[in-house]
Amino acid sequence: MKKILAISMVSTFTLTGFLGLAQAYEESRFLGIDRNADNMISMEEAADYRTRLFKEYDLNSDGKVEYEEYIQAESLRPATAAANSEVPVPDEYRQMDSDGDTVVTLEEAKAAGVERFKALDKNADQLVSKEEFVNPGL
Ligand SMILES: [Ca+2]
Ligand SMILES: [Ca+2]
Ligand SMILES: [Ca+2]
Repeated sequence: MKKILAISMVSTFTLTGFLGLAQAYEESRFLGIDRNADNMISMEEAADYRTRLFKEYDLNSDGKVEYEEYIQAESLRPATAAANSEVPVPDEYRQMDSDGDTVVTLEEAKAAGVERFKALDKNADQLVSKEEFVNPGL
């Protein structure tokens, strides 16, 4: 009887611990985007963030993020997989690559950023607050 109680307590703790961690991660991402630290992300800050992210992904700096670059930048290929093995295209990349040519241009990345911004800005005041950013919608 005591054992069962202990197990259920542990699993509850793990779940809360995990949610807390996920939230802390989102908060640190928020702080990285909110450059002037007013606890709001403006459209401009969001666009700057997308541009920085794009440059990180564009490993060979040719102004395009090819799918292979995205896989490497995000470490999506398991370490045990062969170097050029196919990796399923994640939704995030698909959303950015609006013309589906497996190359993401800066324009495509920025357009996807604007869509993401609008989705997060639930009260449509052109600012994303920490609450709007951290609490997942739907
Ligand atoms: Ca590139
Ligand atoms: Ca494209
Ligand atoms: Ca807002």
